[in-house]
Amino acid sequence: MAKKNKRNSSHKRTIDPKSNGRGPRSLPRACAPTSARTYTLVDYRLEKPRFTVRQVRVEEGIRYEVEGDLSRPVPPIRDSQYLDPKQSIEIYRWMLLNRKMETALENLYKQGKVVGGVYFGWGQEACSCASAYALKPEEWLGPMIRNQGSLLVRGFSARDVMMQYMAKAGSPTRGRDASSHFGDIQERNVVAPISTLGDLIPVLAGVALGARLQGRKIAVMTYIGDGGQSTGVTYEGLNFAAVQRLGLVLFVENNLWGYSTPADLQFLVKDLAERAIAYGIPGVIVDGTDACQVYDAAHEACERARRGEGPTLIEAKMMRMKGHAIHDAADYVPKSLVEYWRKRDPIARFEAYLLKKKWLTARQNQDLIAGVDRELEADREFAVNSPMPEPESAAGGLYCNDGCHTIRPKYGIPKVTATKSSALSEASGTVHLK
Ligand SMILES: Cc1ncc(C[n+]2csc(CCOP(=O)(O)OP(=O)(O)O)c2C)c(N)n1
Ligand SMILES: [Mg+2]
Repeated sequence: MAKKNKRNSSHKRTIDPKSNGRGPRSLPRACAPTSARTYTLVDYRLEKPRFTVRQVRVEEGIRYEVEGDLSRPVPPIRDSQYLDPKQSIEIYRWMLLNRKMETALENLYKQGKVVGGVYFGWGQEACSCASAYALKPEEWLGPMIRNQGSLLVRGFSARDVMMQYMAKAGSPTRGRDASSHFGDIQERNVVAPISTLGDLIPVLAGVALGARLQGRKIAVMTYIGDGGQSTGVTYEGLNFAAVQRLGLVLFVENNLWGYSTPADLQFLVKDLAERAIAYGIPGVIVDGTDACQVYDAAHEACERARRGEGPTLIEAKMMRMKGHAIHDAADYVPKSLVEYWRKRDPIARFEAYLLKKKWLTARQNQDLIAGVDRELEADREFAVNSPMPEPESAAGGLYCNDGCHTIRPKYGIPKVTATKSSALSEASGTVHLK
């Protein structure tokens, strides 16, 4: 990736293993400096925030305080190397729909129409939408709960998401699950989110392996948070993908919080992209509030996946701008930090960028926003007025009846090329898949 991307050569970060990135660390004597190696990460950011969150004990318990510089000016959006104006506007529209859909969901919750909670990807719309936008329709995505924007990009409508939250009979899971826990493995190639953090990674690695066995050169993408990336299954899944050179693109969404735990209390590396070094795969850092950076990194990682070169870990830095879910007022987040990231709102900045570039006139922008509002209002209206499931239907679909879940292989039997040295016959390939 680094070779291809000449323009970014000045944005590489070299990691010296003698340092943990947060200051010098002493090494055992046996590690003479001559045995030290250096590693390189690609860093797309135009701004590198310099602050940490630390825990302080106060009478009432604990409080978090920010240490560092929060006064820096907002950086510009970085020009994409790949997106044209039309594509950029499309991504902007998805981001807008993502934000406005979640605002509508918040209101529906307050009206008592939502069953369960509401999860938000507020402040993370660029990461969800621009990443999913880099996939081709025949490729695969495994979103997490904050990636409702990715669901929209993959072809679900705001109506689907709203119906799901209201547990309506016509929702994707017919009222059987809440929030964005649904997928579509037939048409849209979306694996449903898995609550157990990290479990999507081996599942998507498996999808990539399946594609490989079928001779398909595709990319698959999934996400994990700054908290979830510490799980064992994250390591196992990504390590497997790395060793097998599977076409997995993993976005590590570093939104600075895992529930009420700040990222600074969850890991010691400076950048989570550094973890890529331990897997032997490329690590990339992007400003997760800049749609162009997210897209460019995702596109390059997808291209690498399609070439069969293996996975890429992309750390997207941003901030979770609401609580964990709607029940969480997030009072533990220092106000100054919220203010810092509010100025870096991904949608407002991308909008200003598109207007400044003259890719979008003020009038076109107004029309685009009005179009999003109209679409959402129609979807909201439909979802609110659609029926709840019949009570007796609750007993259906729980256990398999004869033929109710006949699962047919989507792509049929893989083609296996017989070589003289290879013992793998078509029959053994088939058995392998079973
Ligand atoms: C293996 C596992 N442990 C704990 C949980 C409970 N849990 C759900 S979300 C969450 C916080 C996740 O934080 P992060 O990974 O940073 O994602 P974010 O919510 O910030 O997007 C936790 C601990 C879980 N779902 N799975
Ligand atoms: Mg997090």
